[in-house]
Amino acid sequence: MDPCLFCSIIKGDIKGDIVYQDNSVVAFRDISPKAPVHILIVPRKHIETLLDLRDEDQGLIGEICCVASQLAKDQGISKDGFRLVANCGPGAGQSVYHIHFHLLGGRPFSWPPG
Ligand code: DGP
Repeated sequence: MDPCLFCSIIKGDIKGDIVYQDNSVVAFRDISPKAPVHILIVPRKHIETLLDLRDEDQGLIGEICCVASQLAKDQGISKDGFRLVANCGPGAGQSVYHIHFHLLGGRPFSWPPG
């Protein structure tokens, strides 16, 4: 089985432009940014999709939201507004099966998303 791309970035086997990390969460810049600021916030724990979350992961998702809030402030995108997005499954465009939240900012966003 192929190793998970984001597990490899978390372990340091593949280089990532890491902007934040702690014991449970790692954040690094997206390799193909869709906005001036585009950061992926991922749990160290390998969870394939949002559908695979368990009750014990509630705190982890809360931590990710708190990291997103802090990063939005640190990256200067909190004042104008930003977007936090998690794609789940092929219909939503999920391409890496290790859950991740896209933190996007630095430009206006339309609604609904494409
Ligand atoms: P999604 O399509 O929602 O599963 O998002 C996956 C994101 O991962 C996509 O925006 C591009 C990004 N990505 C893919 N490969 C790499 C990589 O090797 N390094 C980094 N930093 N990001 C990657």
